[in-house]
Amino acid sequence: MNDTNDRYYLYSFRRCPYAMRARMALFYSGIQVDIEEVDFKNKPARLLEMSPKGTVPVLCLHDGSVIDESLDIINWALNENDPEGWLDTDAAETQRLIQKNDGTFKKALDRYKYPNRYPDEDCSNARATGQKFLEDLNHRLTENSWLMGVRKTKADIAIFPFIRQFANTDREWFDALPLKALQNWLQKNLDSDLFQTIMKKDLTHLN
Ligand SMILES: N[C@@H](CCC(=O)N[C@@H](CS)C(=O)NCC(=O)O)C(=O)O
Repeated sequence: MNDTNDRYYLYSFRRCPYAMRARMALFYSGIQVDIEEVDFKNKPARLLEMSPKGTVPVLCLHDGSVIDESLDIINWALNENDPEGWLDTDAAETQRLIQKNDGTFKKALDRYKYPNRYPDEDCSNARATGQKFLEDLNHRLTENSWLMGVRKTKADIAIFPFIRQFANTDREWFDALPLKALQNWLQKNLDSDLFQTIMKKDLTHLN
């Protein structure tokens, strides 16, 4: 692992769910990173040079290479150090669940939260589509307190920031859903030291 003079560099955005999950994995893994909060209206030239697609999170490694997909950052960090065994679970099932989150659910979330961005689409079903995924997760969480079983794993941190965003779109509606297990899981994640740490305002470094 790197020492304090040789920190990694992360381009991030505090409220981005992809950046949140990357920051959680990096913090958990004890990786020492300096963080730059990106202004989307004025993206740093170095960021665009390193990753022309211009999304965050982007992790810059010491050999000049970059990791510019949040799931790749998570996997890289957990492979460096995984003290509680977040990778020690059914990998195929984890991937299937995360794909569903990043695919159908994220698409529904965007259309539910920002229907104005999709003037040519009928977004009226977006909330109901998202709710189906919430129900799937609730079913899992009724059986066990974490998505993949009795312990927190990669799936929980990869998915939870998106459920947070969906819930916050209309908190009253979300809180009234008959999905107690999911609501408890969300609250537990929101209250965690891990999440509180990576959501600090003006965060300039981890570990
Ligand atoms: N697949 C990417 C998605 C990252 C992404 O879309 N991030 C958004 C912020 S939440 C972004 O950077 N958008 C750039 C922009 O809006 O200009 C990942 O997992 O890292």
